[in-house]
Amino acid sequence: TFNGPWKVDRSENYDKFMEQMGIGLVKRKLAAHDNLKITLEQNGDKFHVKEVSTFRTLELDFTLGVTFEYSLADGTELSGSWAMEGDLLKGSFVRKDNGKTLTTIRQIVDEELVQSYSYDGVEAKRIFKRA
Ligand code: MYR
Repeated sequence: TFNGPWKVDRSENYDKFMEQMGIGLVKRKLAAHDNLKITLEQNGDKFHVKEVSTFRTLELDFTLGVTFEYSLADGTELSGSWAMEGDLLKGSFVRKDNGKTLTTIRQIVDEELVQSYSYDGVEAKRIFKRA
């Protein structure tokens, strides 16, 4: 289950990923230490998400398969949805400013929540431990 609070433990290739996303050096340096915490609550095909970081606190709801809007901490607007495929949560989001797609997968691996990201040929991971 994805339910519960998760705290980021480490990241892989996240700086390169953010660079590909067009995020400047200063913001990337800050984002490397964002202390991201996400709390996921799933009820059937509905999710409630609480996100807390050094940048902001926000809560949102989404339903699997239903498109919603999401803004990154730097204001970049995305539109897309999550779907469950087996034990994987797969997200596909489109940037409103340039039409490019960002895909992301959440999966539980050895009691950690592994979130992978892919954008414009660059992949990254952020790995969370139960908080
Ligand atoms: C959620 O389920 O947490 C809300 C929707 C998340 C949408 C996809 C998030 C992509 C985040 C990319 C972060 C890297 C920014 C350069």
